Amino acid sequence: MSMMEAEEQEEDVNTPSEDELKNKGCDCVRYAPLWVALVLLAGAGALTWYFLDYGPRHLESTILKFYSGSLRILNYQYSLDLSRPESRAFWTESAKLQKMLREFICATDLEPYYNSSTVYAFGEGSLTFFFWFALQVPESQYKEMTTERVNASLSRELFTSINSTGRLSYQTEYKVDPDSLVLLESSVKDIVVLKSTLGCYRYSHIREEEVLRLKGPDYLASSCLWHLHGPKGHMIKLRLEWTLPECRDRLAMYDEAGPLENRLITSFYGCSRQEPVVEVLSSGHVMSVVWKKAMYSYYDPFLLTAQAVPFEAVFAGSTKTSHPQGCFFLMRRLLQGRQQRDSTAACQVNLTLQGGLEMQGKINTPHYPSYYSPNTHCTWHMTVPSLDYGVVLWFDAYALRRQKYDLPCTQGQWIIQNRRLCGQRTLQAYAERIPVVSSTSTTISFTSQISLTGPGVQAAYSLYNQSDPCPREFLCSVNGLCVPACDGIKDCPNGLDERNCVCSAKFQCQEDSTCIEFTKVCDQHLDCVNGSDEEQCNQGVPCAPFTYQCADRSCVKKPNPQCDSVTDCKDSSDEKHCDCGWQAPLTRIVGGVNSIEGEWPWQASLQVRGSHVCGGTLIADRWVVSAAHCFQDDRLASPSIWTVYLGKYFLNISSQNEVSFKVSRLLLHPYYEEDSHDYDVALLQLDHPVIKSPFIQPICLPAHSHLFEPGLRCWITGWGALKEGGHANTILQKADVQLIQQDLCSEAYHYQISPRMLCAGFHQGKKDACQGDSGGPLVCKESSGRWFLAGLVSWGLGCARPGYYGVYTRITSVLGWMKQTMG
Ligand SMILES: [Ca+2]
Ligand SMILES: [Ca+2]
Ligand SMILES: [Ca+2]
Repeated sequence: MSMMEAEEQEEDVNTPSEDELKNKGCDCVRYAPLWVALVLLAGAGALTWYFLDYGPRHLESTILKFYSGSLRILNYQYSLDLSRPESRAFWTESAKLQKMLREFICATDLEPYYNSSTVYAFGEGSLTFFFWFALQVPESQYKEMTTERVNASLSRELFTSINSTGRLSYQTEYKVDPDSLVLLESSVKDIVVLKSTLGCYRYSHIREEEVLRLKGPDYLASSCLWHLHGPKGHMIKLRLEWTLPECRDRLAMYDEAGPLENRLITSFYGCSRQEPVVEVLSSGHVMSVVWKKAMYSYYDPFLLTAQAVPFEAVFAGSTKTSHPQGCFFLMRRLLQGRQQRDSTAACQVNLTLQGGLEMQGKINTPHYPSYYSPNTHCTWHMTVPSLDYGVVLWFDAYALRRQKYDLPCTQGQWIIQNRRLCGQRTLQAYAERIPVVSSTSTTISFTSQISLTGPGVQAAYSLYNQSDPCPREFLCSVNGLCVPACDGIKDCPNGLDERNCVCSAKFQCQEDSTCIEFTKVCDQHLDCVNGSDEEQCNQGVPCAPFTYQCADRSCVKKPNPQCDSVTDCKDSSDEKHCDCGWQAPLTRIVGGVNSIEGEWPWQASLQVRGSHVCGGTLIADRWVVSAAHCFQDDRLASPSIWTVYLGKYFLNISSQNEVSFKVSRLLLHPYYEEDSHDYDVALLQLDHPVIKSPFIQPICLPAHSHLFEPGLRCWITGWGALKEGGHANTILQKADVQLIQQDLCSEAYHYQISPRMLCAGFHQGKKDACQGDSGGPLVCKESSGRWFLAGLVSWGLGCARPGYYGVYTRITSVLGWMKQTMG
């Protein structure tokens, strides 16, 4: 598979054919007598031939340099015929213009280097033609032959010849607009891409409010080139919607009339699962698109449409608490090396923030969530109510980093209070805290520095208290987030949140700072010297990492007060939504590894075409949670292929207690990372609601503050193999495992354990989850008799190997995403 891919790519970078590039100099005629002589001297030996045919300058090796560009003809108008390369008009016109182009280049001092040229497309209005040409440059002059130098030569000729009309034949028929020259250096790859699309070139003018559908290459061509042209004052928005789960087509979009590598906006290969729809913007009213069809693909794997969107006023962050002054685009004609860019897209917004720490709105690049356009320039002026506050920008999967050198930022440049930062797409949350020191206003700007763009950038903004940015939590300077301190988990990448802790993951007695286990807090026994562990157990306490937060936002000191049949919150919210986590009364006590039917009523079997692939856990009426890695393979990424079984006991025999479901939605955590297994969680929405029975019950989801203390005995269940390399089991298996302290596990796995992971097992090995258990539950029983979901089988080194624990997705750290997704 990977070999084929490589071959396909190889084909892309082939140099143009020999035939194409052999020296077709400006004046072959001049050498005509030489050719005659050559024929005569054919037998006279290669040496003679060598010196006769090539002058001394050919002794030096030469390099081909490619340039592409466009020119406008004043005395000709574009006609519709010219949009079809198979038309006679196209053929005639391009041949004539090609001749003209050659004469034009040969009229300049570039004449000795001329190699070949091609006219490949036409544009609207006064006839514009697009071309590329090659110069054969001696190695020693390669560096001097810059685009500026070539541009200067061609411009000089255009401006002098316009004053002496008719001096050269090329000017007799065509009146070239000397101001219209656009010239760009191109790579061999650009020319190859162009060549591959010549059989399928499509020019399209997009009118306002028109949505143009681009149909894929048909059986006659493997690649197509669209040259999209919108009305002035507009950008082109290309919308891409994947309709097949799997594909190998390629798509590239350029901020130019031709497919030039250095004007690439973005490219896609294959089908995306995470973003079913992508929108890409050009910087001006011209864009070109290359669609390369995969071999043996008969259906278009995506819907591709283009639209012209005006540089409209964009209001960012418009909420009732802010006062956007509008965002406008500067229409500016940039003349950089005589390359004409239509405009720069700029947005300027003034925001006045109100007191309070809640989210106040969002700032984003224009047309978010479309990709930001090349030449985006946004400036946000923020005013805070007083110097007590700073501003926080909350990013999602995007972080700002200091750039040491003056290199351009490839994913957006940010200037915040004169600090230059580079944006970077990541798989983490990030907050940029902007201290406000002398003036209550601050300026933030975003600039796309290169033509290559990316998904639109958005950040929510709020204020923070400069004197206490993270109440009762630790401010992680690496990512700007507030994280729980001294809870035994290094939430901050540098681990500083777990430094200098008096009690790590334990309760600190107020009287003497001794540490006791959280299970001894509010258990009606005095464990601290003066009993501070039993104080304030029936009243609200200040919220802290290990306090339970009630629906009214007050906090309770008692650990894990959720669903224990005792009302702990004033609003009794801790005892609401408690129809979960019960096992049906079990009739007999079972030893060994076989479970009994109904013992684990939340256990799900996720199957593809009748085969068990992964485990899952019922957590709500229509939701099953599993591991994201179960779906990472392209063939397993579509929800439609999955069947979920609940109430199942025997894997191969169906029973009347089991119910099967189809999956209507499959959602992977957006930060899931295949290599690190971080955020290994997925949610499956069932096609119909579950009817509960003694064999089908949801597990209780823990509160964010729920404590699963190291040393606690919990259970894992699944039909997985009994030993490494073994086969799946027929009967649902169970095993008890011990929760492991985070730092011990982290050490065993050479610090590859993230805060989203939880380890369980035994140092000696013996019991562990194995193949086929993936995604299945790790559940712990509370003293109330209720079961809570602590983890999901994620990864581990082998099964039950001594010294290596099983690694589970830590539910409490992905709970926010789960709740948000389930709505
Ligand atoms: Ca921590
Ligand atoms: Ca106690
Ligand atoms: Ca309670």
